[in-house]
Amino acid sequence: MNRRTFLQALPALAAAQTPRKPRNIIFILSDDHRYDAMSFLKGQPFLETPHLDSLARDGAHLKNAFVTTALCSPSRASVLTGKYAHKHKIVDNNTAIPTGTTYFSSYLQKAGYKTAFIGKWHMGGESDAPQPGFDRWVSFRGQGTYLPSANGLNVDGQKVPQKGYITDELTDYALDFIQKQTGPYFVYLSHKAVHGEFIPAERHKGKFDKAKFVPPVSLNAEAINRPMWVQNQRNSWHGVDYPYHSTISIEEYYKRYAECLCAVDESVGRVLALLKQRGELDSTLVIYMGDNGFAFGEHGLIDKRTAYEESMRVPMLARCPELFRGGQTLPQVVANLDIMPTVLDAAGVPVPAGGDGASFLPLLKGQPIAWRDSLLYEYYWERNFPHTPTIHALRTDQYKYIRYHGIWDLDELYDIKEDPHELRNLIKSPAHQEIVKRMNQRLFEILESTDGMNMPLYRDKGGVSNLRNPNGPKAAQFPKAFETAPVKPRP
Ligand SMILES: [Ca+2]
Repeated sequence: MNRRTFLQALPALAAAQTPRKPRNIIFILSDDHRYDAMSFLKGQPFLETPHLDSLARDGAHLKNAFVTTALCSPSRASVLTGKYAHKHKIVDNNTAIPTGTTYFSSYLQKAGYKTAFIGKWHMGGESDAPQPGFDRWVSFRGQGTYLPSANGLNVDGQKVPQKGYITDELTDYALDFIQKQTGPYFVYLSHKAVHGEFIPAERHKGKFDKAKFVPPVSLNAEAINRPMWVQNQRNSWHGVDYPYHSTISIEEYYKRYAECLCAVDESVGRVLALLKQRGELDSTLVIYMGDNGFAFGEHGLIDKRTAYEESMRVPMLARCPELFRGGQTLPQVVANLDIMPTVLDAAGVPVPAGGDGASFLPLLKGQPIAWRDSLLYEYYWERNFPHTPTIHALRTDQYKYIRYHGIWDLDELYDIKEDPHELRNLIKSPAHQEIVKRMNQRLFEILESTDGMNMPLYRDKGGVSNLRNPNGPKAAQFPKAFETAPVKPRP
């Protein structure tokens, strides 16, 4: 179905909801957790995530889950509002979310839910003040810290010291809130982990020291028609030749990441154990998701922002045996935009108009509904990290079209079924020009129909990470595709 039909189907989907008893809902969001970093997917052979694995086993693994912008604040704002970044206007990590923005928890409150936000907010500059829509508020400024710091926590407007390891402490607050509830409740547990700089819990430190790390296929692979900016990014803050302007090894870095993830996994286990103890395990909808992906050397890059799979793809798991069968793998493309309508659907609360996503509950229940056949991706250039350009992309099950803005370079087209590591850019392939044209048209149709034709511009703020390693690779040549001999002047 096309985008317009998909959007037109939204009210029908909402109307199809039937009244039901209020359902408790727990949404657990982790930070920078890449899609395959779970032991059941063997993203690396040494990963240990038994509780996330249990969510997949007893619930659903949404294997094609993506974010529409692979950056902390924009993606989080899309989760909370159900809208694209160009619509909610949070296109970087520095800008305050516009006053008056409604988060979906407000609709749950109106329906009688007690709601809690616990963890990383990271929107609105450095503020950690309580936001509307939450009865319980536990947060911290900006990225927060793994270990106690002078900033501490903001608990319902009061400054409270952070006592221990952040992942454990946020989980303690979440469990405390759940234990006090006698009516319907919603918990938004928003972990700081596994964001850099990775500091594992003391009990997990060095756990994977001797493990074998498998480097990604595309780390040093020759690529066909790789854009110049990607080659140049290798020697930058977000590249393997100058990662964070340091000499850290990707392998070491991944191992610390995997150790940080152990505490997140335990957090999920503790939440599930409490639900079981309360007799609510099978009636509660538990959704686990990452806010964006993370490259560990793919294409010679680290971190996120790009439209490559490792960056825009996220882990997503959902469990609620009362609603849908366990052990299923959902093939459809779902996104951060769909969390709000899905949660409201599960709560029996009407989904307000103006959103860009839809509830994926019917898909989990096996109901035949119309669903999107392509997903828009967007990223807006940050002065702070100038090596990644503005990106608009469209991803279907077979192709990914990536369009760069404000840069003299190659766009990209990948056949992700044939070329899952995105190494053969087909943008200049004569056989694919019709597909490029069609996807470009579709991309702009989506932008036009969702008020996406203007790019938000904000004042400069924060530091700039734009250095190069003098001993690293030199600047890349223009792609051959641009080279054409001058024509003879006409007589
Ligand atoms: Ca993030």
